[in-house]
Amino acid sequence: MTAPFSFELDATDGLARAGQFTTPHGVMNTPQFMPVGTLASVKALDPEDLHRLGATMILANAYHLRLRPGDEMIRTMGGLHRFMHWDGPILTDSGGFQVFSLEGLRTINEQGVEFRSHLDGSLQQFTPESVMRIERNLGADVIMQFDHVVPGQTEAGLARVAMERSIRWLERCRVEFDRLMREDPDAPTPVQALFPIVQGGIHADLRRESATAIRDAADWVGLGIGGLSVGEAKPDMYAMLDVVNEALPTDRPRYLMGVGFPEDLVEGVARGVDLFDCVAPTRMGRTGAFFTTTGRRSIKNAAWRLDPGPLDDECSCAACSRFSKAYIRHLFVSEEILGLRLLSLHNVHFLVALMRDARAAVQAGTFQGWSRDWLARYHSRST
Ligand code: PRF
Ligand code: ZN
Repeated sequence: MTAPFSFELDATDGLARAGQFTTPHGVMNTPQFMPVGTLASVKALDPEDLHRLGATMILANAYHLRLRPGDEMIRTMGGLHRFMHWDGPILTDSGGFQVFSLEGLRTINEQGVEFRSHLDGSLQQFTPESVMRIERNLGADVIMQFDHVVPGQTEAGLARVAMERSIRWLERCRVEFDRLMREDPDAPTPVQALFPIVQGGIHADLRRESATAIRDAADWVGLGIGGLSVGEAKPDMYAMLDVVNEALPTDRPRYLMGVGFPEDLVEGVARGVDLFDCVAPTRMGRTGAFFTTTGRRSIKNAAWRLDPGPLDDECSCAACSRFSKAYIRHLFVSEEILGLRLLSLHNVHFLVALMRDARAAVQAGTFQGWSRDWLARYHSRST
């Protein structure tokens, strides 16, 4: 593996793993949940908040940052780390997922994707090569390949086309990435890691083919699993994780993209996943939803009007340690900006802490019992 990247497994329990992933901007424990800062900001939270709640790696998005303020502008400002004052590891997504979500606004061919900016309607083109240059300018530690994502229910024929194209695009990404590492040594983060992305929809044979081809193509620092949590049923997603887990190298971190909810994180760790990200905790905060150990709740519920207790009795976050549900409900109902901020703080803390607990259970050799009890309680809705 290219220095300064390394991955060490401290313990395993069944397929669940406790590891340490070293990047140019620091070491992170796995399994880990990475908060999403699409536009170089984890909505309503600043870097101090994130450090305090225990986040170590965060995400940003090449698609959004290319359109505004521009990857070259960010490079001029010293790269993403300096620009957003985050000194820990960063991962950038390639925009594959965002571009393919622009139904009707885009055309795909072997060269790449042409689309209209959602901001000003201007015509844009992303290719595997241009995305590598954008991610080089942004300067994240880990950068994702440009891939072709299809919806969860896509039939095998189309899922194969997208999966095979993603593998051809991976090779083009790799060639351009290697060139930039050689010829552009003054980029904000001189040594980055390119992660491939396994695709294949909900078709076991395609997933196996994709994972095997990617595994054999190069000595990757880590690997992404994409195209899941995009409209397929949860049992299908879990089945695909079982298939992919078998085919991927065990000594590299595995990142399940855009997933997810607390139950998905626990089920993912049980199937060998090390890294997760999702907009859910911050997006939910904006709609008034919050996680608790006994399931999801809404702060808008009138039952909380006079409730002096915290959002979750077992949570130690900066919201739960100071404020009541009654107060946060009042803030939310009155559209006070602090309400959003406190719910986001709590939700992000919840997922980061959940992965910390999962890691401790793997290290103690109690993951199976811990995860069974945790899931039963989360689904119980007893309170
Ligand atoms: N590809 C990329 N980004 C993603 C996904 C993917 O398949 C997903 C799917 N859950 C989220 N983000 N490049
Ligand atoms: Zn809390």
